[in-house]
Amino acid sequence: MTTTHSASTIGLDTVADLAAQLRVDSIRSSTSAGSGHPTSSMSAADLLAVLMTRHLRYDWDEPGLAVNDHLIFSKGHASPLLYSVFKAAGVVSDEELMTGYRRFGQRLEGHPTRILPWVDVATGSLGQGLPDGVGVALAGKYLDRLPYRVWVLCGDSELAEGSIWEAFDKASYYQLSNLVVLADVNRLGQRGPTDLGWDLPDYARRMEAFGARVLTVDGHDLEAIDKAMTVAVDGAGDLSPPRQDLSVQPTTSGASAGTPAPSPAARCAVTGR
Ligand SMILES: Cc1ncc(C[n+]2csc(CCOP(=O)(O)OP(=O)(O)O)c2C)c(N)n1
Repeated sequence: MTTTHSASTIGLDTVADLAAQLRVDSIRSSTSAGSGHPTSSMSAADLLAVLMTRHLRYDWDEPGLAVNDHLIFSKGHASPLLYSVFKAAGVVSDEELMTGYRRFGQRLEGHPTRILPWVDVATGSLGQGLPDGVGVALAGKYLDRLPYRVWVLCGDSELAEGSIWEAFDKASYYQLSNLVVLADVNRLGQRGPTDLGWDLPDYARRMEAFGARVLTVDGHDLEAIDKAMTVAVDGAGDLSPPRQDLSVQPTTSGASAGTPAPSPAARCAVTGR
């Protein structure tokens, strides 16, 4: 099934339905396995629903296609969400999701690996996926000169990893306008609140200090997410002299922890710039 969409084809009502389905499937798969990180998947479901329906340029029939966008879950423990995206795209069956997730010998491992044709880099060790994403974006822009974009989902606790900031630095230095970082600021890490909590201006200042352009949105407002993603990629694919700096999109998102606990009700903090 080819699911490369243009921005106007799928209405936000349908996107909302998809987001709900992604949440349901994330809970179902991790519950069936008796382990995993369902709550980490809850907070980013709206981001992924908008991304996959309106912005991700990806031919699911041909994952090896050179011009496909790249989707990297730097917070790889949110694999229930990634696998639910794969199910929504029609490349993983519901049966596999329900009987294969986190089962010995199966390919839907606790953290995504390249055994799956839609996964470019194995993630799960926090702080690793964004540096990998910088490498993929560098290759696209300067070596292969291809118009793909690289979308990287990071957790806010993950932003405490030093490698993330090295990645920001290099992305800015090389003006990787084809890289978009989705920072899922849900205020919680594995054992409790993060250092900065929901202090989005502080996150934004830090990212800007490393040369990023920052768009701050409510991570559950589909329209706002859609607009931010539209802005974030407005220079992507331009291979002439770079027009913009790295685009970074921190979001506020539903309360969520990195533990396999039931998801609390979503809470949102809205900030504008
Ligand atoms: C380098 C590293 N240290 C520790 C862990 C264990 N770990 C898994 S999830 C998690 C919390 C992640 O929190 P956050 O990045 O905020 O994502 P969330 O689950 O809240 O969306 C931790 C510490 C890890 N996977 N990698």
